[in-house]
Amino acid sequence: MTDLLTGPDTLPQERRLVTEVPGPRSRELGARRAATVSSAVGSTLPVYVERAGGGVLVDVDGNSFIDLGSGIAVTGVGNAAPAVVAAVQEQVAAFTHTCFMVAPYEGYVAVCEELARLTPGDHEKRSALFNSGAEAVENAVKVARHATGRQAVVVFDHAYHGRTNLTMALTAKNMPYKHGFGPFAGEVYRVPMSYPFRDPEGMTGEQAAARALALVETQVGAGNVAAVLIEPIQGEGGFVVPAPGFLPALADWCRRSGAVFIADEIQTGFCRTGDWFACEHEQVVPDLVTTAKGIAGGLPLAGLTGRADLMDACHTGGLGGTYGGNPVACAAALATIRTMRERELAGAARALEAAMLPRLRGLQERSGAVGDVRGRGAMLAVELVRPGTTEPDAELTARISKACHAQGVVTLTAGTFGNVLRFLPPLVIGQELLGEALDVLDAAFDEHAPAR
Ligand code: PLZ
Repeated sequence: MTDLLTGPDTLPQERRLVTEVPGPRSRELGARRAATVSSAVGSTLPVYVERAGGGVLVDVDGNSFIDLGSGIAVTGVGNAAPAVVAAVQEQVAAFTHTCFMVAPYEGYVAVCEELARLTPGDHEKRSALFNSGAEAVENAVKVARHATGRQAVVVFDHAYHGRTNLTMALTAKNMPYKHGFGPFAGEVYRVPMSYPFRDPEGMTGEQAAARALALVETQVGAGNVAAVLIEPIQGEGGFVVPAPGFLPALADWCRRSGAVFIADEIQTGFCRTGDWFACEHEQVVPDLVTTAKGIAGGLPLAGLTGRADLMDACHTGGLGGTYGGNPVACAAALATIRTMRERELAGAARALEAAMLPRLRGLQERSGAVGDVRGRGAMLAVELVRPGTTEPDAELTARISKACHAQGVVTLTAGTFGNVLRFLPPLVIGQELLGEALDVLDAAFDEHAPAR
């Protein structure tokens, strides 16, 4: 299956280290970068990529890394997926840009048709397209405020929604996202998330929702709430999976209160969690859904999809932007969605979960540093703590992640406390390659983490 997906002339799907990491050419590029790229922009890996395909990244020194990050949950269909490459090449040769607001084209409409079909709920829907996740979230808030005539937006502890001014306000974590970048947008209210590993033992999703909503009712007032915005599984915040019942209770409350329930599916969407969207797991139907990342196989595209009455509430011309729904990005999205459907990549995500979870639980049995193993589909994580406590161990997390990089495996960290190792493999990764990456992870734990 991987061969078909990555094409005949693709890169060998293997881990291969031919120099130290970073190698000499990457070090050279690192020096050029230091002299010209703002040091405010960071990179996880010390190597520079020359090619990528399927589940590997190949650097300028010829080292081949197994990718367990997918460029932060983007290349679900694999890097440089053949169908995406072909669709992009065809579109880029036909026309690159007209601006949908000036001279529209079919690709944009076709992506919105797919979004209407694929997002939860069979109600009448409309969509608008943008360039980045943050932009989609900003527009969700614009629509919710305009449609309700209310201002307050409720968000959660550990939330991540972007780096623009409004989305910084919506994002929970100060460092590195917000520190020194204020003042932030107003009318944003943060309430506790359902975080089973850190909540009082036995707290149900309904109880966690009641805890959050009591604060909303007393401190904000139900009638002032334009929207409740939540990631159905939190991404940057540490792959926090709320207790069952939490999301449905929030959605019910919104329905009763006339607030808009917005699901930020930017990281969880497009088969990542084993369904097209994570909300489907509990049959939650959001009023608005934001999408990006996995939607277009690596090209920048984002969507806002939702109830037609909300999406059509603003005046014509109220939403837009120069590049939103760029034709090349739309062509990539259509090829991505087709590939996901044809290759049943939601099922592939579930198979990855089945393969990975026992391995991660094995780590937990061997090391007291693994406090929690969680996630869904191909969005899994381990939370590292000081053995016997819930005290976060960010230092160990960084050490293990770096050890994996040095051995040719791309791992990412996450979490408010920086103590979560997260895994987001491309959904097309071969089982053997995945197994090898997990062997490297095992070895990193054996070397660095305290045994039980
Ligand atoms: N909402 C749920 O995960 C992006 C951010 C990486 P943009 N997550 C990766 C970083 O450090 O900048 C994200 C997300 C959720 C919104 C966004 C924002 O999407 O495309 O990065 O703007």
